[in-house]
Amino acid sequence: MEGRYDEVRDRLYSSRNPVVLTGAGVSAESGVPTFRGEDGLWRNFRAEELATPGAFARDPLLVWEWYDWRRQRISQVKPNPSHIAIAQMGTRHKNLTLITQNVDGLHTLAGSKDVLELHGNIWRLRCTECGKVVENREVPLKLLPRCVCGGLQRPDVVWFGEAIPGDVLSECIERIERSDFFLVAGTSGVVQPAASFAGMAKRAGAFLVEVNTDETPLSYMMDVRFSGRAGEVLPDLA
Ligand code: BV8
Ligand code: ZN
Repeated sequence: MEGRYDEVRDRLYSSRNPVVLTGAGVSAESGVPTFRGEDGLWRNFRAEELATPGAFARDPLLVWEWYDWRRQRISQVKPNPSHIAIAQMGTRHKNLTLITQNVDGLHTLAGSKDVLELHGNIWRLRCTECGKVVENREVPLKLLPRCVCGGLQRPDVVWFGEAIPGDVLSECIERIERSDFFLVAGTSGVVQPAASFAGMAKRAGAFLVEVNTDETPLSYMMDVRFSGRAGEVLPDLA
């Protein structure tokens, strides 16, 4: 079903437990490269090759150079109308849950509160020895970063093959299973477990809405699809 703004706005603001799930497409209009778009490459590596524990164990400097490059790029961008619109939705609907797969921190910067960061945050470092997590916004970062204990630090993000932090995942599932409205924006719907969230919401009886420039594996289950840029559609929905 092509976009029906009035109906979707009414449903969003009359819902009890709305959930919004975002992916890289929501940050794309800020100039942050997506993962699977043509700009999703760095030195001809794909994210799946570098965002893994194996890649970091084999060549921590290479993986850190990729993250440092991304941190430098993200430090120069600002939230776009997609992030602002979602922050507005959260202001207007006190019970809105925002789950993001993005690690750029732009939702928080745009004013969204209590963001559930499913895949972690690129601005936090975690010690591989003692586990200490610190916020670090140095760009460029002196590589390889070390913890006060001397241990090698890694980005505090979830790599492929790593489990989503249990507390975050159970919080997400708990919200989704009570959701009556579920909006998914800017995600290709291929990375698990986030890609299963829309189906979970549907089974919970939620009204499903997708905002994406392209069709995705999730599109077939949507009640309403807005095929367009998040930066255009979301402000109209907010
Ligand atoms: C887990 C953090 C198990 C790091 C990320 C087979 C082999 C190996 C593994 C697997 C496999 N099958 C399944 C798996 C598991 C794997 C997985 O799903 N792989 C996929 C690739 C098949 N998943 C995992 O490994 C997860 N963990 O399963 O653990 C486990 C359990 C217990 C104990 C031990 C282990 C962990 C996954 C997390 C990986 N980390 N990021 C970092 O960022 O560096 S994932 C990465 O992809 C980002 O977080 C990103 O957000 C996420 C999803 O991508 P999207 O956000 O969707 O971005 P993408 O570029 O794909 O799409 C952009 C979309 O936006 C497109 O649809 C486009 O059309 C649209 N768009 C573009 N511009 C706009 C727009 N839409 C609107 N407006 C626009 N302007
Ligand atoms: Zn340490």
